[in-house]
Amino acid sequence: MTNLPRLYSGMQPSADSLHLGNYIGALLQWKELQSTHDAFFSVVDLHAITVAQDPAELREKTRRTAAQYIAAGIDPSASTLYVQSHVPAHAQLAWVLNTITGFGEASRMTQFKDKSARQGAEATSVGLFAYPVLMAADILLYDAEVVPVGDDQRQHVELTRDLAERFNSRYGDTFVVPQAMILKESARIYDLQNPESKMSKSAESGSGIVWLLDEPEVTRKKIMRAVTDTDGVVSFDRQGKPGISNLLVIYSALSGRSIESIELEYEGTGYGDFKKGLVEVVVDEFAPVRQRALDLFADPGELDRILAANADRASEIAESTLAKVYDRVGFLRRSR
Ligand code: ATP
Ligand code: LTN
Repeated sequence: MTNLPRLYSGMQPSADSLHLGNYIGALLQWKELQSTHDAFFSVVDLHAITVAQDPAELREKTRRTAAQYIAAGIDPSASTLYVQSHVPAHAQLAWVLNTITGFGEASRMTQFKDKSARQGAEATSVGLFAYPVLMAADILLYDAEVVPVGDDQRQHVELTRDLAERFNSRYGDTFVVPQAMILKESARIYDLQNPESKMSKSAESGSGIVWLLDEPEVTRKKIMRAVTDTDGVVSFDRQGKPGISNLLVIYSALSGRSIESIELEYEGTGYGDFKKGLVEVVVDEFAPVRQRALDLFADPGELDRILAANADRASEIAESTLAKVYDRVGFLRRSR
């Protein structure tokens, strides 16, 4: 038990390796927040199956995603780091919340509108439609006050707030109404080959994505080949020099140095030296993380034990919230 504010966030197990964007945009910030918050981080496999998944791959990606959280510095004894499907209360609360969510309200979620427009109505599952309600259940089960997410998830946290308030006014005070903590826009990382698009695991080509689990030599090549421009000056200008600006943001985020001090260091040197410096910064940061991840992959028993213990901790809180909810909505208590 702690008096720190409760925090909740999650990430889908949608790739074998996390990338530099996930690392700077989410994990580094989560790592910092875990010392000032009572933090819960989940690998949201129930969310992942809202689009088709290969079962064996899903299992493997779930393990690997959890291992990379730990490798990157999420401490599973300080934070509660678990797999969503290990705690059945998520699906159970989501059902109850589905019944107080308006059809029109859910239809207005822009992420759903975009994805379903791309796939067509027949290929879109009811699960995808209910995705934001499941996310609300994640957050509300733990009485989370803060929810660190990227800007694309802001609308889902707004829905979560509306559902919490609606439930509270209909059935009596039950849920804490959470607040989104929008992660720094300055922490948005772009594709090294196409610095106008965000680095994304679903990019067409992998050559502009730096994976956390890439071998150092591969990382070096990707950075040395990153797209830049022809004026040869290492300076930040997001519009005019998107390639160099992106590399400066990465350098700054990983070294903890200001962009100005990096610009000064590389004044008059050209892009080659700057990129070599960046390779060193990225490889120094990622090599130990990669090694810890590989050690965890090599000992799945140990990883599974950590996840089970954390799921127990999560379940205790989730079960107690769910029992309160079941009681409030009028479900008959099962006698022992
Ligand atoms: P997809 O390619 O399927 O959109 P993704 O690679 O963008 O996936 P998500 O699973 O959507 O990754 O995001 C996981 C977390 O990483 C989120 O908190 C998100 O804000 C963050 N994130 C993802 N890509 C970037 C990026 N390029 N820069 C900064 N943060 C990012
Ligand atoms: N939808 C989020 C992942 C997510 C999440 C959550 C984030 C699922 N449940 C609860 C914060 C809180 C995403 O795609 N990034």
